Amino acid sequence: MNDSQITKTSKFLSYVLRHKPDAIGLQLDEQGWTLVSDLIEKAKPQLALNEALVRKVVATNEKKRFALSEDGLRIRASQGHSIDIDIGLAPQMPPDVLYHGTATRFLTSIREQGLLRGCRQHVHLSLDCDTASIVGARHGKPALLEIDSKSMHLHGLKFFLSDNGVWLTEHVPPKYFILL
Ligand code: HQG
Repeated sequence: MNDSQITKTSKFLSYVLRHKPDAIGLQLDEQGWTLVSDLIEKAKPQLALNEALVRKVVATNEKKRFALSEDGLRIRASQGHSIDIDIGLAPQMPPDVLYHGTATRFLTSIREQGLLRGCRQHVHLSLDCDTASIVGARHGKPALLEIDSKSMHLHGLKFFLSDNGVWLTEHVPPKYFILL
């Protein structure tokens, strides 16, 4: 089991568990879970998986993107879905400030519309600037937005914390950007 095999498996799992289970005829339940055995079987025509490899990817993934059920039989992505599943997170009080990393070319539109969730279920926010900057750099020249999550919370906008530490909310209206 080498690094490239692990990276390839992680990308494949992100694709089928967050976006396109249909691509391999996989069914996810309402909370995004599926049997590891089913996943391995359905993936066969595209990718040779085995239980040890799947468990290694779950355990070593640097962002803890995937989770196993307590009995170890089922797997799901912890966040990032575009398909309509209910991950079952309870709303939580956010820290006073959260960060969002984006690319400079999106700023004009973001100033007008706020942060939109696009095809994902939520806008993704980070607890620290470094993480947010890395997320932004995926899209181009990074720009960092500071968000007044305290006021959003006071005004009744909901926040969720994913199992892997990503703060999620539905929309960040422009008035909550600090110094943009
Ligand atoms: C931008 C990774 C124009 C938004 C990361 C972002 C994250 C707007 C892009 C997770 C906009 C969407 C998500 C507006 C938002 N006008 N652009 N009004 N509102 N945008 O990939 O947050 O590696 O869907 O700023 O770590 O970059 O996949 O979202 O640049 O947690 O596990 O539209 O993906 O995690 O891009 O990244 P994305 P994101 P994983």
